[in-house]
Formats: sequence, structure tokens, C-alpha cells
Amino acid sequence: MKIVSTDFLTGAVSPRQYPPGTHPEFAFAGRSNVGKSSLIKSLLCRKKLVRTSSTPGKTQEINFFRINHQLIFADLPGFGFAKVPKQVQKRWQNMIEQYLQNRKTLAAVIFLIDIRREPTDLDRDLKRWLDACSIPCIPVATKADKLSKSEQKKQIKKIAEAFFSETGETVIGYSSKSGQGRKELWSEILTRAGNLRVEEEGG
Ligand SMILES: Nc1nc2c(ncn2[C@@H]2O[C@H](COP(=O)(O)OP(=O)(O)O)[C@@H](O)[C@H]2O)c(=O)[nH]1
Ligand SMILES: [Mg+2]
Repeated sequence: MKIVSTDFLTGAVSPRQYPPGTHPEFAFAGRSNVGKSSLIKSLLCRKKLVRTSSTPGKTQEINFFRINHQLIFADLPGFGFAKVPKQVQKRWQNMIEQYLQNRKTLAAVIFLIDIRREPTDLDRDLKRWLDACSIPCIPVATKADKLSKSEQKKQIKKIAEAFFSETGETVIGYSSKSGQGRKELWSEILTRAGNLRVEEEGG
């Protein structure tokens, strides 16, 4: 997809602050440092996006971007950052759960897992939530360039078995460095966006 415009809409901590659901929406979720900011920038062919915090664990808002007046991307705060106190972690959890339960135009969650890491309990919790809310999930294994092709295959199989065997999603290997997986992910996003009908903007 040719990216014509990426407009920052708003940051939100509660449903009343969400922007109007005018377009199919895709949320990006994953642990801190998983490569979420890099992936969003790589998808959008942007070197910079306003409103991405450089301090890990500090982004405690959901940031909404409108892409080409066609889609909305919601950047969810990264979770599991070691230095975040329990209280903040809890607030994060509430914010995400509320979002997943309330956002009617949410088409799918792009679920990022570091290709070199074993899925954690936090990842498992998120997947359970998505399943419980019947929210489609697009799993992406990030930083694929850190492994050889054969190692990538092995790890992707492992992640798929640990997480997605019951629901049958395909895990996309992605590298923000090389652009590997970019086409595949876009195709997945656009297919799912096309399956939705969202009211026209401006009403
Ligand atoms: N080799 C490699 N490094 C990556 C990739 N994506 C992110 N990184 C690195 O991983 C670190 C965390 O990335 P970032 O996008 O800030 O993660 P976030 O905390 O999930 O937003 C940074 O040092 C990035 O340069 C990738 O695809 N390949
Ligand atoms: Mg980030």
C-alpha cells in the first residue's frame, strides 16, 4: 500500500477519549522492546512518527493514527517492562482490557513477539483476552534478521505451537531492518480491513 498520509489523531487513556471509529482499526501490542515502534515505522515507511516515546515503559497512552484516511492504527503501550511498578502494570492492564472490550471498529490486533524469545505469561494472558473477546489476532515474530532462515523457521514453528495452534493463525516473520514480512503483513491487514464496513467519516 502506498502511504500518502499518517495523521496523529489523539492519545487516550479511557474510552471517552478515543477518536471516532471512522475506519477499520488495527492495534499493535507486545512487550516493551519487542520492536513495536520500529515495526510501525517500517510498515508506514516513516523514519519518525510523532508521539512515540523513546523511554521504554513510559508510553502509558493508546496513540491513534489515521493512515491514508482509510485505516486507524492504535499503538498500545508496551507491557512487561521490568521497572514498571505493579500499580502501573495494573493500570496498563485495565486500559488494554477496556480498549479490547469497547472498541467496536477494531478489526484485529497485531500481536508482536520477539522471534528469539519464549512466549511469556503476559503474552499468554493477552492472547487469552483476545480469544475471550473474539478479536482476530495477527501474530508477528519481530527481529527476524537476528536469526538465519532455518533458525527463523524453527522459532516461528515453536511460537505457533505454543500460542496459535488452537486458533490456527499464521505467524509472520518480520524484520524492520530488511523489510522482510512487510508485504505479507500489509496483505493481512488490508484483507481484514476489506471484510469490514465502517461508516463514512464526517457524519
Ligand atoms: N535487528 C533488529 N533490531 C530491531 C528490529 N526492530 C527493532 N529492533 C531494535 O530493538 C530495540 C527496540 O525497538 P523498538 O522499536 O523501540 O521497540 P518497542 O519498545 O517495542 O517500541 C531497538 O534497539 C531497535 O533498534 C528488527 O527488526 N531487527
Ligand atoms: Mg516503542
